[in-house]
Amino acid sequence: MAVPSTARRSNQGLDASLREYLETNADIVTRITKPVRMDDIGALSAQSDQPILFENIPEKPGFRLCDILVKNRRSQARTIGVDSANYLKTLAYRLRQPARGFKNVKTGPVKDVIQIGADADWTKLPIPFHKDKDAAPYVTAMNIIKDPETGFYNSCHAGTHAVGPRRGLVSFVTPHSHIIMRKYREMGAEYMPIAYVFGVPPAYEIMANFSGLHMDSWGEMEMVGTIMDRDVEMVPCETIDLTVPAVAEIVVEGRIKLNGKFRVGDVTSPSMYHLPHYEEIPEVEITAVTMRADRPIYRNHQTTPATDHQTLPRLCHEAVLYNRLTEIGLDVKDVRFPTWGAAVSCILQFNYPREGFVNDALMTAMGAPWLNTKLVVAVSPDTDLDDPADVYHAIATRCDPARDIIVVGNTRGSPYDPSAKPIEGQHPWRTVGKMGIDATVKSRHDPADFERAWPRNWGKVKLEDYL
Ligand SMILES: [Mn+2]
Repeated sequence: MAVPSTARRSNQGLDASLREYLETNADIVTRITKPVRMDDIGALSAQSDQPILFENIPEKPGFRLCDILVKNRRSQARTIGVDSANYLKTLAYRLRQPARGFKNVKTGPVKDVIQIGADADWTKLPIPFHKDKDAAPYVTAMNIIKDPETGFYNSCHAGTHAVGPRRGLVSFVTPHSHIIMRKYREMGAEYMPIAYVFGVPPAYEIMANFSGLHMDSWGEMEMVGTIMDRDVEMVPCETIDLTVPAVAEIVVEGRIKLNGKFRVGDVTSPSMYHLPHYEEIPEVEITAVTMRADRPIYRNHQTTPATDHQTLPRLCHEAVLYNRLTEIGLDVKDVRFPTWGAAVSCILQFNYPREGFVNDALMTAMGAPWLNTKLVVAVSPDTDLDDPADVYHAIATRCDPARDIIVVGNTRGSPYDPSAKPIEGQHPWRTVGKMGIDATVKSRHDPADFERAWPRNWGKVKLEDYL
């Protein structure tokens, strides 16, 4: 187990910047040097299981674009500098440590190029359309806003339609963003500063997606150094009262108008539907763009189908559930929101000492704070979570539907789940039932009944070696 991060002050291990990170992890990065048109970036990215870097975009010379940084466990583990087997317990442990905060510096590479006012046109960035129905290019970057009471830096990924050179329509979906906007309004402010941050090591983005009780102790940004176990350097913005990561590839500064809402259509949900069909959202005015001079890397998060959009917002959820399940006394091997679970399904993998534990584990996950645990499946350590077929096999053979399934009706549903019932007058909220499936090896049976039959030398000989 790692030494507490606060006891170690020197920078060690993890790369400070995204470009160094991609270099260090070149063995898992797919570099595309052939020309790729903007319209094809989403469809190509979503076919990749590992980080992908587009180096040649004819419409946007001078820019590179990367995506799919955290789609699977192997790449997720790299983000905090451990192996896959230690990834979840390390993240869960570091999230329980105190916030490390920032190291404030005067300048950094993100200030190589500074464009202010009329010079700042964010439509010059390689911002893709994500699906056919999109009416404008769609920004999915991490953003930073400041709680005006505590000064803490709250972060999320508020998808923003880039509708003009200096105008966007921002979809804040996290409750903390709304609480903070309300605080600015109550102070009499007309605007709230916001910074969009493109191209930082992926651990920043994992932390930015944290969702839990934290607003009275720290903001997500103050915890980035804690989960990376290294200092994080921040530089002042040019036009707003915020600091941003000095090593970022691109930063867009802006201010959210606190009154006035605009209707936009068809969100791209992590459940891979066009839901909700519309939302009423505020506008942002872009005030500056700063970036690196040498081929800045635009970080895209393609929103559909199976991409970082299912995993990234739920990696901290997994770590929080790991902590809670461990508190029950379970030997937790893994917790996973797989891309193929449409962000409404979670798999728990553990050993349990005796009867009773599985249902408590299922109820713990089903009652989680987030709207992502409609379908929870418990499996044993011999089920391969990287293989949907193996999980399906466990459900088919290790679950007696009459006694191993829990169904609860009328719980909070996901706005992204078309099976959930819309609540009259409360768009986009819905209600839905939840289901817990015990697909573990059953303690009530002879354990030998559950031993899988495999061919001789299974996993040792590879067909590809004989082709
Ligand atoms: Mn928050």
